Amino acid sequence: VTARTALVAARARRDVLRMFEAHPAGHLGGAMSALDIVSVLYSDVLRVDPEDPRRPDRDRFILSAGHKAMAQYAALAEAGFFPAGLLDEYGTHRTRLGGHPDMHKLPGVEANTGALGHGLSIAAGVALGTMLEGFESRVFVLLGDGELPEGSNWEAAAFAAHHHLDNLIAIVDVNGLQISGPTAEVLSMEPIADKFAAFGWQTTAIDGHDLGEIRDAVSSERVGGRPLAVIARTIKGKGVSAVEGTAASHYWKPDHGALAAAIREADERVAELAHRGELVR
Ligand SMILES: Cc1ncc(C[n+]2csc(CCOP(=O)(O)OP(=O)(O)O)c2C)c(N)n1
Repeated sequence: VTARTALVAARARRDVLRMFEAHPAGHLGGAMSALDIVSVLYSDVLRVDPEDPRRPDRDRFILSAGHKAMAQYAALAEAGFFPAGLLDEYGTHRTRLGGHPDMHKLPGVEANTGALGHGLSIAAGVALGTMLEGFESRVFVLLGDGELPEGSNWEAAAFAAHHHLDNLIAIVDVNGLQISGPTAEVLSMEPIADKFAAFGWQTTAIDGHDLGEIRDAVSSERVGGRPLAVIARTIKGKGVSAVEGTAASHYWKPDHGALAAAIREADERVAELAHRGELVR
């Protein structure tokens, strides 16, 4: 990927931490595990126009795991859907940037999500709709592994394969954890790729923090009119040393020192990448 995308992802990670610092509530762990995926989508993949966010022929991104909203807010700001200053509103009274995304309040948000298990159905419907209207739009949807036990996902999976929705790309953010502990202990859905394949989907597995792998996987050649499921292995709380890879990152109640350290690390990473970009230019 370009140096620009790496810088965008680093800035988005820092922005999420700053939002969280100003209003330490919300689902930090899941936002951080999805953040590289969401950043690559907005920076390198989605054909969207921030000046005309509802263009009928646009690609769509639906954050099925709506609790990861902070990642989407940072990526939308980076992509120019609204000024970065709006991120300061996160978590305030009557904010447009609530704990879950709201399509009626924020440009670029395509669906109100947060009740898990609905995004894939919405995405499949939109994918069929755009196809029937003759648009080339692609529909990307991000799910969490802890979300997959919702039965509605599998109705949507069958529907998408039946209708040959090869414009539908589901990315599963598999950090192996959910609210209360390891997904494998709460309700295991492994092997996830085999389940999607059994429903008639094309599948691929990637490292969900490797920006190049993310871009290549979501843009990969489609065979036989099948929808694509990208199984992305990730780390919950990525970039926050104090809680990286723990269920405690889910709804972290930070002590100031640990959060300040994470912000310092994120700032350093941004400065390093910006410096490297200047050298390349
Ligand atoms: C229908 C529904 N049930 C329960 C919840 C509460 N909830 C919020 S996040 C979450 C865990 C989801 O796990 P996962 O999708 O793996 O997210 P991650 O661990 O990546 O944050 C749950 C159960 C919800 N939002 N919606």
